[in-house]
Amino acid sequence: SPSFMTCTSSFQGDGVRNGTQSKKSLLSDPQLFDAQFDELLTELTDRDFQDPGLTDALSRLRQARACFDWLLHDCIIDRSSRIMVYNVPGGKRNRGLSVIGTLRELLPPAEVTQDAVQRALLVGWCIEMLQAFFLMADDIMDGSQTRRGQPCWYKKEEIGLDAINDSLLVEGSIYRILRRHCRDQPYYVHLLELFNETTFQTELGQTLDLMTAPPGQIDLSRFTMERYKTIVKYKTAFYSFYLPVASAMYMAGIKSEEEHNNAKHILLEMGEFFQIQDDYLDCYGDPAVTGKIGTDIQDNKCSWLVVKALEVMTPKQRSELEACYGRSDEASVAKVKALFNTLQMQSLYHKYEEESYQRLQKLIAAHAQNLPHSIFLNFAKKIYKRNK
Ligand code: DMA
Ligand code: MG
Ligand code: MG
Ligand code: MG
Repeated sequence: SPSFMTCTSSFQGDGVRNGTQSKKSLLSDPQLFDAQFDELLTELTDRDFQDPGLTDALSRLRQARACFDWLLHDCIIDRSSRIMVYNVPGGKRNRGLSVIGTLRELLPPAEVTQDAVQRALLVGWCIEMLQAFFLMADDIMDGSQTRRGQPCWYKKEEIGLDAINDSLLVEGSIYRILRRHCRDQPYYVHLLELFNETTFQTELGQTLDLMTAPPGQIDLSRFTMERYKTIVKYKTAFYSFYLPVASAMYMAGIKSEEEHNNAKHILLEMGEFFQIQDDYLDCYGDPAVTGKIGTDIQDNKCSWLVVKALEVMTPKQRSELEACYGRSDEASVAKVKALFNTLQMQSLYHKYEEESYQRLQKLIAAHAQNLPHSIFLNFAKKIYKRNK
């Protein structure tokens, strides 16, 4: 029998196995996921610390429910009391939703109790919180203007660099939720180690990303495909792809290193492609769809576009690029984009996308082994040909 079935014997759950149908079971996973966020907010801000002296700090984390934008603008409700609502739920939620999605693929239906579902939704939100924490800081470091169709948190007049501590509050909240809901589970320590390890891997990736893009120091020889692959594996692939699936695997009782390595092999490859798309969309995406305005050219980033363009350009084009990459004036940015167009980067990208898709299908066939292929195929379906 497949090992993902036998491994579940270590899954003890919490003894709650009632089959009573509640209204909740009529909702889809995305609907349940949304409802769980409200519950999580109440917990973090109403029921967690009892010290009355902390009321102001906790309300900064929360948005008073049912408050309208005009109320916020009129300062009737504390304008800063909305870190979580502003930064956590507005994305595509692929990462968060894939925890419950993967768990359902791994466990026999009888083991997917209401409690197991709730914990998977919460762990999903923890991944969305980890992502929000990274993005709040990333936007400061990248000097970005917008995120998910609204100003970046640090760009809000009343926030500024207080956003640094706000990002740390969001990160810290992850571990409060995990502790409260999972500490009695057999997989608790695995999840903690996984979140810690993944956070550090992402931070190393961000370090490399920033070091490879020093402001004002244009050195195109830094932009190699090898360096590129290391940056994106660490800054994006681990937390976006391995983390959600690995979390669900641990929750289903799958601990074997071999099975985790099999999943990792496929998921890191998907993560690399996902960041290549992100780099492509930074230049060619529609900000009205992606919700963010690109900054890679101005920021001197080691983006897939520049690495790939360097592989195909003439020495003359290379010196032209040297003169206009990594500068913030519009004329320089326009010159870089014109050069990318001359080199037909759009069609190079589409060719790469097709090849990558084919390679991934083979990888799934070769490495998924005992894991249901649908876990990976569902993920692939969501990311290929995306435009946001
Ligand atoms: C994203 O890199 C990586 C992390 C860890 C947030 P990026 O700066 O290209 O992301 P975005 O385009 O979303 O700002
Ligand atoms: Mg960024
Ligand atoms: Mg960045
Ligand atoms: Mg980007």
